[in-house]
Amino acid sequence: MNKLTTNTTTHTTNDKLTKDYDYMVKVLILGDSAVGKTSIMCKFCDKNFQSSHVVTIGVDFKYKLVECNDRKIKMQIWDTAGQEKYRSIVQTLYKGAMGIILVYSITDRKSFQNVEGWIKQIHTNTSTDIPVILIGNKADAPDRMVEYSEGKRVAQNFGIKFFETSAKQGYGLNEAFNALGELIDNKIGENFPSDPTQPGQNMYIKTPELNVSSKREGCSC
Ligand code: G3D
Ligand code: MG
Repeated sequence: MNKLTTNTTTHTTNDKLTKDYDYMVKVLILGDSAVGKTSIMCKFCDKNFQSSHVVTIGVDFKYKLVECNDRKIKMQIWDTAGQEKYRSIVQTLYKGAMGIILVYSITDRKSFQNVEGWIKQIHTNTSTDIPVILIGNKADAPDRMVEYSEGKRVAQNFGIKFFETSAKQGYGLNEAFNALGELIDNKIGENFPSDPTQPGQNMYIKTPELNVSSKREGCSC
């Protein structure tokens, strides 16, 4: 059974979190600037799309519950800034990431050409078998510069799944995140520890306690 739940949560440190999930994983959204990373996070987590473009400074994150194989995975979704000047920050963010969504815009050929560079960076900073999916965003846009078949071919070359999405209109996102959740769960779900305090089992967070804070509660992106 694979379905996405609708009870999106964006927590602050003051929230009392109930144990509404089996385990939590950190997921990064990567890709060039202006491809729609922030829009994807906001639309997927909050059903919210804002047309004004505010550049993300550093990182922001939100939560979304995804259900795969009868397990509830709480995704802590990190929205990063793709700008070169923040790349050093981005590299430190790979730590603990269990899944990656790599985004290009179908209206921006350069962002598509940069996919290979992002894949290299991912492999430099993570284990090679980290679940990654490729998204061609802005599929609603009339000024297409990258064909679906091109995105598909590149994804196949890297052995990863490919989706076209529209954060603006909201399509493709559930399918993409659901596929990533499935890949993550296939990798770790069967083996998640009965005792999360055991050494060597800190690759994901099973307990509901959080020592992290979200910068903002609503989506002011
Ligand atoms: P980023 O976080 O990757 O930098 P943003 O990208 O989410 O800030 O989006 C950059 C621009 O692309 C924004 O427009 C945003 O509205 C637009 N955008 C994002 N997703 C989509 C989409 O699916 N379809 C279309 N048509 N546009 C999208 P502005 O005009 O504010 O720069
Ligand atoms: Mg952004």
